[in-house]
Amino acid sequence: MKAETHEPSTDGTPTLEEFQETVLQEQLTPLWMGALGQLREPRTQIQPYLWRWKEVRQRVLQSLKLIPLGVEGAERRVLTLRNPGVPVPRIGTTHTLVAAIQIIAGTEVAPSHRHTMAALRFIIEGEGACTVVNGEPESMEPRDLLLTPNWYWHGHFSEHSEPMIWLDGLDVPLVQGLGATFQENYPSPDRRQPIIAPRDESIRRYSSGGLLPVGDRTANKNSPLLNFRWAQTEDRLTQMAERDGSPYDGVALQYTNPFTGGSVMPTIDCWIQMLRPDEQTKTHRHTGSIIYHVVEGNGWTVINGKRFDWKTGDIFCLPPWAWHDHANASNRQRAIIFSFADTPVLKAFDLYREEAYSENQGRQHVEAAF
Ligand code: GTQ
Ligand code: FE2
Repeated sequence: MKAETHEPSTDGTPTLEEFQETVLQEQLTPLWMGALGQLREPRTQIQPYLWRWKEVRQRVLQSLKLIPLGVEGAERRVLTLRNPGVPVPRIGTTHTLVAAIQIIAGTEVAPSHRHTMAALRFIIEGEGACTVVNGEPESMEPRDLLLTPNWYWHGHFSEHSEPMIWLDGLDVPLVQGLGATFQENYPSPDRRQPIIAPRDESIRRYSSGGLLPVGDRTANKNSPLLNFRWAQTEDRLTQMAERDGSPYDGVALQYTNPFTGGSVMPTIDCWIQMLRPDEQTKTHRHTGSIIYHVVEGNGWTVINGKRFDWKTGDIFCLPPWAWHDHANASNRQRAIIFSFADTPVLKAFDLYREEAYSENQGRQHVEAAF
């Protein structure tokens, strides 16, 4: 600013500094004071971070003994994965998404409710549990992907002594940021939904993908297939294993809504990817954030120059616009990674951008080990 603006006023006109101080108190921020500089490229408090399965698993098993589940106890027995950049008690693994681990066992029932937050479940271990979605029980088996979309009634029950443990993925911080969080309990005293459809009916109707029942297509924002069974997912991966794959993602498959061919839910995209033995991907970055869960294998992911070594069960997160590449550490075993991302939201509003890393043969320099 010019020097004369700092001179003391003689005619009652404030100096620029006085003006700025005053208007800030009046809930007015001059745009010239630096706000525009924040907008040149994505900035975030979210940090890349990795949760070790061995440690998280122990904690959820401890919680099984400590907190009862159900109408008299906890609505859900869940530990959410909080990003170091998200202050307690807020929820968020990234600025838009949350990952959590849930456990039920024996004859426990998690009461039914519905909310505007969309959710997915990727089953990690155990047996004999179901999620009831709008009156239809979906049986859960390890490595299945289940969906409980926005405003669908859902509750969980166990019918086996062994605990069932799964990864929850939700768009809680996104919906909070949009000021659109609503949740309500199922309106019956025991909070159980009546079962009104055969078990796994959505699989019978919709799992072939290419061949669909004629008729009702009214609700197509969410995939009508509510459980993507692992056997079919693994078969597709195996069929693609010898193909070229993507230089940034290896052999990557998107779980899709069979009605539209698009993402399974309007706010969350789910992927399964395989890194072949010794496979290392090139580095890129894009808008949107991702949460990864290692289904099988050993390897590492470099995020903004920091190396995160991972093995089966680990969960890690990618902040928006962060450089990243992946590697399978084994020269014999495949590595398989499940992930979910907020990409459909960015793409819907023309905010998706992607950039390839060009130095060092397309791969990041590693600055530090995790
Ligand atoms: O299972 O319905 O991790 O409502 C967070 C909120 C799980 C669930 C979470 C939920 C659920
Ligand atoms: Fe829920």
